[in-house]
Amino acid sequence: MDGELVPWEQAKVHVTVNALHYGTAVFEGIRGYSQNEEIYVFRLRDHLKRLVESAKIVMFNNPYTVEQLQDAVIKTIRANGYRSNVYIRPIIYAGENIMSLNARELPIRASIIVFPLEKFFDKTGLRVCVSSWRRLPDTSMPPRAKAAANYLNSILASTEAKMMGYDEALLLDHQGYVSEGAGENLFLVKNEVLATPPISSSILEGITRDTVIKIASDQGFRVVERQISRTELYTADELFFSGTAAEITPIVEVDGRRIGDGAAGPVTSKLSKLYHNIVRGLEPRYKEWLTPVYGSK
Ligand code: PY5
Repeated sequence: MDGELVPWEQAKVHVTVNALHYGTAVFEGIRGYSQNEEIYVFRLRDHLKRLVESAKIVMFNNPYTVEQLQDAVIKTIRANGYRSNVYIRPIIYAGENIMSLNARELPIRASIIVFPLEKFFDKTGLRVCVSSWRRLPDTSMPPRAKAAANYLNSILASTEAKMMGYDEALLLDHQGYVSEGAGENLFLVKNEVLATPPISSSILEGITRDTVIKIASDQGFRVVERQISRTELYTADELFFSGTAAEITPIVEVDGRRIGDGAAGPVTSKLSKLYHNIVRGLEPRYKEWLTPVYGSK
């Protein structure tokens, strides 16, 4: 917390922090994977770069560099002595000041939270619906910034979907094209070609999305970033979500239409297995994406 290691119970903030009132915070979700007593943090630098970029979009006076944050993440995991799979949540937020809406004059604080996490979705295939809420447009709230305030959009959509008995929401962008899930990017597979909405469809530029594009291409699949219409979802061979928390999660139903044969398809399964091995350091070719916590630095 602001450069100090603080016991969990004492890691508190005051009710007057600006972030509580206006959602003035930017954050990251990162995973560390356990393998042979080591923890490998997946694409740590890329996540922290995005964090610093989010702070820049919001105009925070962010004093922290990617290098400082990287050291702090490693230190925090080590201090806890974790050897299991962990989730890492760095957050840079506006501190005590209730009345100001000027990001330049707000005190900026930072914390790194680490806790054990296994699966995010407890199902192997998700039933989703297209939300009645649209994904927020870059002209109002930039989805490129992983900003706390943006997540009201996600919470409205996800809550609605769960109230209706679905596992997750899929949001359309302001033009009516498919954007992304409440906290995941989307991939569609048709005739062995992968498609995913472009960054202009109001998505968060997901690091798992980037990983999927890279590893699927390396496997010889064609991957295209293009606008996707709602009804294309219904006739897809396979659909899956990508995200740090979600990892690669198959979608087996959209708006009551069964996708493929109602279970994870072959392309999704292949990429999911590969991803599982890459993040655990079992694929030497992708080792540069991993930061070992306890081993050689
Ligand atoms: N889109 C949104 C809106 C997200 O919140 C996330 C990540 C993604 C896409 C996927 O991005 P990445 O692949 O870089 O993780 N969501 C957070 C996560 O840790 C969870 C938020 C509740 O996965």
